[in-house]
Amino acid sequence: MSQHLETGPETLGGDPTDYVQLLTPEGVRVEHPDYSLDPSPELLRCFYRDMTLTRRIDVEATALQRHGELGIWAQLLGQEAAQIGAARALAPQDFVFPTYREHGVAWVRGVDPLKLLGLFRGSDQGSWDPAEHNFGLYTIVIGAQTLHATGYAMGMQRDGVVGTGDPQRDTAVVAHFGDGASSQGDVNEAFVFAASYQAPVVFFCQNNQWAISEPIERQSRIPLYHRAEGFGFPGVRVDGNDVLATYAVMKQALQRAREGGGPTLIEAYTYRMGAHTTTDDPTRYRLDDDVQRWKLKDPIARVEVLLRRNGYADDEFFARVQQEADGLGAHLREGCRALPDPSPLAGFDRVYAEQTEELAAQRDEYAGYLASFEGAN
Ligand SMILES: Cc1ncc(C[n+]2csc(CCOP(=O)(O)OP(=O)(O)O)c2C)c(N)n1
Repeated sequence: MSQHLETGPETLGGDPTDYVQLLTPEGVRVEHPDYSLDPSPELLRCFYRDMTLTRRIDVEATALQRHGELGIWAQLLGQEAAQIGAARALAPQDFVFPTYREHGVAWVRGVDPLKLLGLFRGSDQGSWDPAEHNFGLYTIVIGAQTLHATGYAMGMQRDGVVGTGDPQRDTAVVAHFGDGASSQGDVNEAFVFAASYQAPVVFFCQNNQWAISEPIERQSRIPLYHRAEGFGFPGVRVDGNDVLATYAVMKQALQRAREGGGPTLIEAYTYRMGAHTTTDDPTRYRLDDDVQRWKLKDPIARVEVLLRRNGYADDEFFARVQQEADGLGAHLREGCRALPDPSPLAGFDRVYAEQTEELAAQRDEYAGYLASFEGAN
């Protein structure tokens, strides 16, 4: 604890506000020389709606876990702008490799949030089809998906869908990971391969300041985005609570990747407002003062101010989104409780794309064993 207090991010991580910002916490638009953006009122309303509904998914799931309906839940509270900005910048053909907290990205990619609940309830082992959404399965082994993403990106190069000049075809790949994962060997190996092959991958790190109870300043002596330079590709830090900035920075990095310009590391500087997961008690290792300070940087409130101040949205719009959120909440509460229990045999179906003889025999044996209990009472 004392080490954290003596050496905050301000000293070890560089100036935390040395980042790309286009919308201040007060809802004021600011310009950045490298990232000009002129978002339509429609896009701004879309950001607000996405973030509000994503937050509601998170709130409902947390409550459902507390009611014993989910085994565990990983909250995203506070990280909505980082995820929605990053996801709205994607082209349909881009492929995303998430970690376990990317509920906002899942939402934008069209994954039914009930499927997220199914995963955390244990009623489904995979839940959604990655090919249907161009959105991979959640990865618990931190950092592993950066290697999967890099390998996939190298595959895109070999498939000839990078740098063709056709915007409908050129493809980029995104790897989401956290500040804690940046210490993993996998992530550093992914950086090496991505740089060597100029792979079309964007490494999107949500630096939410904590790897469970481990503060970022114990993981890195320099700002994380500076690490990219040592691997030979650009790194940029963005205000992760600013959906406009995240969107603009991500758009540029994705474009660069699709055109064959190679990887980029984006460090979205944000804060995990909730616990690491519902099994964690953050009051044991962090100060409430910090949480209160970050509350003032809320990602949704600043977009609401911008919308209202410019007359881009009225009370009716906000009431409508609220109503939609309430409907989504009810859908999740009812839907979660109604999720069917999984078949004990389902695990056998997901091991290989095509069933092997040996596994089929094991499945049959197990089915027979289960059947032996039928009518036992
Ligand atoms: C390879 C591996 N080591 C350890 C863990 C245990 N673990 C789960 S989450 C976590 C911290 C991850 O922190 P970060 O990468 O910052 O992501 P965040 O959870 O904050 O989004 C750790 C160490 C794990 N899942 N995988």
